[in-house]
Amino acid sequence: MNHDKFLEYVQAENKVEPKDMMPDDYRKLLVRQISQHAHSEVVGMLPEANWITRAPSLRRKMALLAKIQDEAGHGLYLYAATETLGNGEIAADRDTTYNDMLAGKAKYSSIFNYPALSWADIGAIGWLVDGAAIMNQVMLMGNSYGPYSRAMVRICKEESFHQRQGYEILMTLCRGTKEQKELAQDALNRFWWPALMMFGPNDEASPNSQKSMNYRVKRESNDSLRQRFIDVTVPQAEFLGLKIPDEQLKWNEERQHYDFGELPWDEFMEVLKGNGPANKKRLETKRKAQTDHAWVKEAAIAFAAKQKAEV
Ligand code: FAQ
Repeated sequence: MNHDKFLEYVQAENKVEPKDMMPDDYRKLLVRQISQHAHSEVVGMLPEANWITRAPSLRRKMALLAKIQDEAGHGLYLYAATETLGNGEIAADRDTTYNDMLAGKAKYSSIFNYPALSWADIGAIGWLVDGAAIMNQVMLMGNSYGPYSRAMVRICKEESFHQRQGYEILMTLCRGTKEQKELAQDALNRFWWPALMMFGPNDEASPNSQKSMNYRVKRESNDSLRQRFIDVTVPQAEFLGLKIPDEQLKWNEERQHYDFGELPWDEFMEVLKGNGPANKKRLETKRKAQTDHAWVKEAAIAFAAKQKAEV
């Protein structure tokens, strides 16, 4: 199938499967995006893991543990989907992509370079971070690569539970004491803009969007998803009695959308360059885990080899 035929094929809403012919730049685009998505899931476990031992009740601890385990599972589906794209010339195996992340060569979502400072942050992460992730991933369920699209269906179901557990934490805090409500407001103040930046740069500053849209990987633009997220989240904040930290936020009757202020793009660029509040700590933690827990991987490989030999 030549390139034009391939474009026609995906644009007619057909799915591409691992053994199908596909252009190299489609393969590379997917390896980049799916592996970065996988890294985001596993690095994203760290800010929340910081609160497992300090969850305020057994019930909260169980829900948080389950959520963090889900994120590991999402990483697993996504690394597995990435691996289906390796073809000898383009490396997509887990060790290569993971080591690229550890070496700082591959990105993961900017949001995970912000620390979780209070229990209310766990609520804000579920509500805003998982909320933003779902908005983006519902769109990705319709992407043209079969394994990625199928992984998204399952991941979205789990992310909905994550979003609700976060919102419920904040609802409890907002109905509690003055200090608890202040914790919730402080978490919203710190997570609002970083959550909006999860959708990526503005459309005119997004170098990958056009190709990604043509290949039906992205189905909607960064700005359009960001606007939708703001539109659904503002009433949720109002229900909690919290104030979104944006003086320019205002319903626009004509557009039937909220207008909002300029995002702190300089901060976004710094975080992408590795200079966010927790970038160094996140990578150090993952590098240390890779070395300290190497024996687990070795034991699992030895056990699998033994089982294979016994069959
Ligand atoms: N952070 O041209 P575009 C989650 C990079 S999962 C870091 O617009 P594209 C679940 C981008 O990679 C959250 N880098 O790029 C959870 C590109 O650099 P490159 C993760 C960013 O790919 C919750 C450059 O900027 N979700 O949260 C960011 O067309 C709680 C130019 O950007 C996904 O990964 C950013 N925010 O659109 C887990 C979804 N934005 O690669 C644990 C899949 C942009 O050329 C706890 N990914 N960049 O060097 C996507 O949908 C897309 O990749 C976008 C970016 C929309 C993120």
